[in-house]
Amino acid sequence: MKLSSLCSALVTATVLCAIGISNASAQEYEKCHKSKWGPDDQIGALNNLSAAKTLSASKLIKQGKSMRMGIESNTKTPAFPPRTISVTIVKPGQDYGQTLGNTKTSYHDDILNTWVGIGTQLDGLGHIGIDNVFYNCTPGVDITGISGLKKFGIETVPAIATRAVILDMVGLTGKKPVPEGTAFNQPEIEAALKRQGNMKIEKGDVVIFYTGWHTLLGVDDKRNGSVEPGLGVQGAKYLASLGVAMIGSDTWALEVIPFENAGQVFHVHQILLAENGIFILENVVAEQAVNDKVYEGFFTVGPHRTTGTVQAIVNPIFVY
Ligand code: UVW
Repeated sequence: MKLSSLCSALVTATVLCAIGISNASAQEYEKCHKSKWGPDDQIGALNNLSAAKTLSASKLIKQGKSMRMGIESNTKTPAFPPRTISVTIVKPGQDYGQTLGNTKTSYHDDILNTWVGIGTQLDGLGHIGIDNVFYNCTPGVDITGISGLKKFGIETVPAIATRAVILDMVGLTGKKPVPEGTAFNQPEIEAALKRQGNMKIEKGDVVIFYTGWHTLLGVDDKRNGSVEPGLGVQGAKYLASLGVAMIGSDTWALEVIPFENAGQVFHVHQILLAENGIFILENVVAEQAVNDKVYEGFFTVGPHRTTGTVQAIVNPIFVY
């Protein structure tokens, strides 16, 4: 099949075709970005969290409402190919109705066989590099290991309890979902903040885009998992300049796809993770708060601490 027909035939080709033409331009990007928190830094912009920030975020809890932001993950969840997930339930030592002890104890265990970048997920700093150089000028060979990353594993992520700002891009554009290919850069971010009462993004905040894209889940998974509205290159640099701790969206890859420049494949991921140490959240849904017209609140997420993992399936909680 010709590359051009592959591009038009498959949704995943939006990304794959761009990958196919990326090599020539890869050298244009500066590979090495030293952390301002020193040569041993592994947590990047999470250094912007602080006790004072947690305290002030807790004062945003006014109604006592809490919202889980995670979507369910299962075999039908659209994911970047070839990612899959499967769950196996086992009942060890309980064949033919056997139980344990006088108390006739019965139990289920489960075995999760999954790619970790599926469903609502946190991207760690070992996820994306620039020509094999990762966050803090770290060569890929220094971190890659077949049984776990040697640096930037998810286990290094500290406790996160801070302010989240939700940007209602559905309200701003009047479209639900916001159409694929719609880029959010500084003008769109500032317009959303203005519309929400002249809000300001502050150092240590988590910024969450609400696009309504999750409403395609189970309805049009092909569209959901191939293209999306999202953060643009300039918008990523702008948010990084404000000192945000994390950025997320209710889309599968946060950044606008088709990419703003077809040769710049996951360049927003590179800017956030490799250049600025900003962790990424994907498939985080802020609908309940948006329906309540609440755009700031207390945010917390604690990923599993499986040593050396790149990503984490998470369920962030927003309290307001
Ligand atoms: C890639 O960027 C490849 O994946 P994700 O959207 O999970 O970060």
